[in-house]
Amino acid sequence: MPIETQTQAGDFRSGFVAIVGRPNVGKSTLLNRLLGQKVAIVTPKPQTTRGRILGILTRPDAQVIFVDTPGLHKARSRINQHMVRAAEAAIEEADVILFLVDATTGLSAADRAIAADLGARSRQLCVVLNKIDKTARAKLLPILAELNGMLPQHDVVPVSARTGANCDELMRQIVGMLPTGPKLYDDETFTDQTERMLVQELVREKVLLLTRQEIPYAVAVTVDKFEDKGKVAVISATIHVERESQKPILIGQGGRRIKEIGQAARLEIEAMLDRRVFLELFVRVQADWTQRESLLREFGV
Ligand SMILES: Nc1nc2c(ncn2[C@@H]2O[C@H](COP(=O)(O)OP(=O)(O)OP(=O)(O)O)[C@@H](O)[C@H]2O)c(=O)[nH]1
Ligand SMILES: [Mg+2]
Repeated sequence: MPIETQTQAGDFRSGFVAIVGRPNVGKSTLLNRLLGQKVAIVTPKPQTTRGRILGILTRPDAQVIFVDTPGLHKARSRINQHMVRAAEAAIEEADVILFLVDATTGLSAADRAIAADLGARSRQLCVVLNKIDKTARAKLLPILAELNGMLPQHDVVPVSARTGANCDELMRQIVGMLPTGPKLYDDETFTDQTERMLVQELVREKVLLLTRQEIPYAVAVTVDKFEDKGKVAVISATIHVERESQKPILIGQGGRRIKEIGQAARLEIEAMLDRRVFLELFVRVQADWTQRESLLREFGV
C-alpha cells in the first residue's frame, strides 16, 4: 500500500490560545507583541483588561487565535466577579493555555493556586516567565526551579513581552501545541473588536494612565457617536464614573485633565484609524455602575 503523504491542508494548525495569569503580569502586552499590533490596552495598573479580547494571527502554517483575559484574582465586587468569570470561560474553551507569571515580583500564593488548578487540567499548557528584561538572572533561576517543580510536565519559556526577547521561541512552541485544523477567521481579521470598541478602550487606557487612586476602577467608557466624514472621524464618548465626587477629579482644574486625556486618546485613535479625528468627551455620573448587572452589560464588562 502506498504511504499516504499528508496534504498541505492536513498540516495546517489552528486553535484558541488563552493568555491567563494574575493581574498585571503582562498578558495584554504579550498579546500585542505576539500579534505585532495593539489590540489590547496596557497600563501599569492591575485589572486593566475587563473582558476577553481576541487577537488573530494568520500565518502560512497556522492560525493562532489568542484570547487575552482579565487577571485571575479573588473577586469580591460584582464587576470583578464578571472579569474572573470571563477569564475562566476562556480557559475552558482554549486549546492551549499560556500561563504568565511575572519574574520581577516572583511567585505569589495566587500564582501557586493558579498553577495547581491549571496543572490539574489535561490541557496543552505553556508557562511563560515574563519581564525577564527587568529581572536579574540570579533571581530567575529559583523561579524557574519552582515552576518546574510545580508543573513538571510543562515547558517554561522565559520572555520579555516588552522587548520581544525570546518571543519567537515562544511562538514556535505555541504553534507546535496547536491541533491541526482549518482557518476559523479570514486572513484580514485580526481582532473581534469593532473600531468603536477599540476607541472605547483607548479612551479608557488614557483615563487609567492619567488618573490615580480610585478613578481607574470607577470608570467605564461608551462611544455614543462615531461618524465617518471622509478624511475625518467625528467621535463622541462618555466617561462614566460611579460617584459625583469623582467627576471633578476626572475633569481637573479648568478642565485640564479631561483635555489631556482627550488629546492623548485622539492622537492614538488617529494613528489607529489613519484618519483625522475630532474627539469630544463627556463625563457622567452613573451611580454604582460597577455593582449593577444591567450597566455592567451595557458597558461591555
Ligand atoms: N519590564 C517589563 N514590563 C512589562 C513587560 N510586560 C508587561 N510589562 C508592564 O507590566 C504592566 C502591566 O502590563 P499589562 O500587559 O497591562 O498586564 P496584564 O497582565 O494585561 O494586566 P491586567 O489586564 O490588569 O490583568 C505594564 O506597565 C507593562 O508595560 C515586560 O516584559 N517587561
Ligand atoms: Mg491586560
